[in-house]
Formats: sequence, structure tokens, C-alpha cells
Amino acid sequence: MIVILLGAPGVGKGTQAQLAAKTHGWKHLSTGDLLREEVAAETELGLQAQTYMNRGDLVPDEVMVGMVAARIATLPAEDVLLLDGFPRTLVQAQALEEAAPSGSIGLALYFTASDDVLIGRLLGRGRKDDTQEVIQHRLAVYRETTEPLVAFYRDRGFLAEIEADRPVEEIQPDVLAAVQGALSQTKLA
Ligand code: B4P
Repeated sequence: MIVILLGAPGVGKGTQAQLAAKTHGWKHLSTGDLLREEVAAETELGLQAQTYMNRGDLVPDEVMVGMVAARIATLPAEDVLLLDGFPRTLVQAQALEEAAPSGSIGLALYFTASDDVLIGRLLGRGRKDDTQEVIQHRLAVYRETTEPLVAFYRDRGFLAEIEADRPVEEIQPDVLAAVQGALSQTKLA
């Protein structure tokens, strides 16, 4: 089953996904991490992506779809894959529906926190793309381009909302409960 992690930059998608994957033996695919690996290896894709990431813009859809599609097409039915940072646009969401094994998208976890919390966390994280100006831009891009996916997945009956302005270890049980709930639904179907 594919579990999509949705939410603003800095809401803690990566933090929750890493911990949950380690604890429960789930798979974790982070498009941000994949891009940062490409940047570190100075590949052609990485050099292209870096310009977008440093500005706080999204990397073009065709690059991202190419990166994810091949990795999910062969997902065994019994595996749980936490898809962290993808999709971020409607085009990516539609491409995911085409590339994913039939019926495998089972849940979209939507993490929420106020802008003040997000900005504080990102400034604290201190990554290269975490400057005040870039953060403001990333939040604006998120509101305009990614947030509409909340309604997209709510309409499909996949959405579970998680209040993320809480300690990491308080959020984890909610992640587990939502995944287990979705898994039991897919077994009933
Ligand atoms: P990502 O790497 O996906 O990063 P993110 O959304 O900024 O952060 P996340 O929500 O995972 O927060 P984190 O756990 O780190 O994206 C980076 C860039 O890559 C994008 O801007 C874009 O350019 C590009 N990109 C990636 N995917 C793309 C796509 N599909 N299409 C186009 N472009 C794409 O947590 C943040 C901080 O908060 C950490 O310091 C953490 O320790 C702290 N924290 C987390 N949870 C906390 C909690 N509960 N309490 C206190 N602190 C917490």
C-alpha cells in the first residue's frame, strides 16, 4: 500500500516517515532526499535540480515523475511505502495514479501546523534552502500548488489529518493508527 505524506515544508513529513519506517519495517521514499543525493553526486539532474531547490521552487514535474514512477511500479502488494514529498502538484498526483499498481494508493496523511511553527522549525533545521526568504517562497508555492491536493485526496476518501504541532513521539501513534486503519480497509475490499 502506498501512503502519501502531505503537508507544508517543515511540518515533519520526513521526520515521521523515517521513524515509522525504521520502527515498522515500512519502505520510505523521500523525493527531497533523492534530489539531495543527486546534488551531492553532482549529476546532471542534480545540477539542474539545485537551482530550483535553492530558490524554493519545485523541480519540474517531468523530472520528478520520472524519478518516482519506476520506483513504485513494482511495489509488492504486501509492502507499505511511505511516499514523502511526492506528489506536490496535480500533474504529479495524476501521474502517480497511472504509475502505481492498481488499487495500491490507500492513504494520504495530511500533517498540519501553523506557519509560525513551520518557519521556526525550518530556521532551526538550517539546511541550505532554509533561509528566511526562501522559506517564505516555499510556503507560498506550497499554498498555491500543493495544498489543492488535500481536496483531491479528500474527494477520493483517502485523507487522514494529523495535527503535527506536537512532539514527534506523540504524532507517531496517530501515523500507525491511520496506516493500520487503511491496511484493514484494503484487506476488506
Ligand atoms: P523536502 O526534502 O521534501 O523537505 P520539506 O518538505 O521541507 O520538509 P519536511 O516536511 O520533510 O520536514 P522535516 O521532517 O525535515 O523538500 C525539499 C525541496 O525538494 C523542495 O523545496 C523542492 O524544491 C524539492 N522537491 C522535493 N520533492 C519534490 C516534488 N515532488 N516536486 C518538485 N520538487 C520537489 O522537519 C523539519 C524540521 O522540523 C526538522 O529540523 C525536524 O527535526 C523538525 N521537526 C520535525 N517534526 C517535529 C516535531 N514534531 N516537533 C519539533 N520539531 C520537529
